Amino acid sequence: MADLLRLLLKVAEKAANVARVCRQEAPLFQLLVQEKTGDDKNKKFVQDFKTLADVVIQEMIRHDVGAQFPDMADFIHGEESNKFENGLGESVIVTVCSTEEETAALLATVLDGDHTAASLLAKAIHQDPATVEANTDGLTVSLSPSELGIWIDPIDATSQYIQGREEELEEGRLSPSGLHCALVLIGVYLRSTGEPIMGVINQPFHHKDPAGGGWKGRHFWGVSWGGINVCSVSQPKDGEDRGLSVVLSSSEKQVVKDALALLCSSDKLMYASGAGYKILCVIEGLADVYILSEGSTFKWDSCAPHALLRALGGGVVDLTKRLQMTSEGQDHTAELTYHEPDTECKGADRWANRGGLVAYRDCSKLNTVIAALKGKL
Ligand code: 2IP
Ligand code: CA
Ligand code: CA
Repeated sequence: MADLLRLLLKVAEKAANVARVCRQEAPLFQLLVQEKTGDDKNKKFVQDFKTLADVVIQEMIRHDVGAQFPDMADFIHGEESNKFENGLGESVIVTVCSTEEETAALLATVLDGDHTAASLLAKAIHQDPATVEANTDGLTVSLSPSELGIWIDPIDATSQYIQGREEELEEGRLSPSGLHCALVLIGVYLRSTGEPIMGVINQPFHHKDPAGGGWKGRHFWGVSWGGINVCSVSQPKDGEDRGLSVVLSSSEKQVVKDALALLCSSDKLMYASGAGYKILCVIEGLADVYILSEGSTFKWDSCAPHALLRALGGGVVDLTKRLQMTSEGQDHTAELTYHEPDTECKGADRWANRGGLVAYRDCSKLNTVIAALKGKL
């Protein structure tokens, strides 16, 4: 397990490098932010490139993990499909090839022959990242790779990634939107039960290097299985209870906002972009709970941060299921699971967290918000 964790930290850092390169290298950046003008083909091409950054990152992670853990290869899923249609209507399967040159040649076919952009991307994909430090001592979990599956969101909060607003972050405070909301999320679940057991979160754009070296990121990880609970984020110190704080999507339903406004003071009812970022805010203790009443997140959004919350003694529940339950307390029956598709739905919706969700660190806070929302939804 320590091997797998180290590998995931490394591929997440590589993914963050690709995400940074797409913004830092002019030929790629232009593709990312180009105005949607011109004919349909041009519009389609720009759209393609935005998806391509996601697809390439996901395939790179799939390639690297599958190479080291062949037993997991068929169980590495993600948001994107690797079948890609370029602006000319041609269908290309995006894969990571054995050499940088081959990958560049393949990417050039997707990028309508733009060899400069293709080479830059291929270079980032084939470059080994700096070693990622993680103290994994004592992580002896008796699970074999053949029991595990993976969910990847190569870039969560894509819209913030594309808009690219640079915010000065204030220590200990949640910042609602900007580049820092974009995250690489890699979650590991148990195939038999769907429990999330390991998660890696990489935040590629945390701060600018004061010496002019571009963006620097951060990473977080957690493992929760069979009595082992380890997380790179520390448990909060028991301090005075300063009242409930909640983070929501700005598009949350008014009835939910109204119900929560009765529980929290106005500065503790916060809004932020990115499903992953909002769960990270709960992990870091910047908010007590993240509530979402819609089915607008997917397994790849929640799996990784869910594992960290479990390692911290919290979790992520299905809101609809939890509202229907009568008993309080830490009961795992409403926790989200990651192994079974919703057969009533089609396409990506099969993997939606359809009943909405609540992410929490402390079960008593979960119970408070559930009580406040009962009968309102
Ligand atoms: C999105 C992204 C959005 C979020 C949405 C996710 O993933 O995290 O920001 O909406 O639920 O599916 P909101 O910001 O309103 O919470 P992606 O960017 O990967 O499509
Ligand atoms: Ca997402
Ligand atoms: Ca995404």
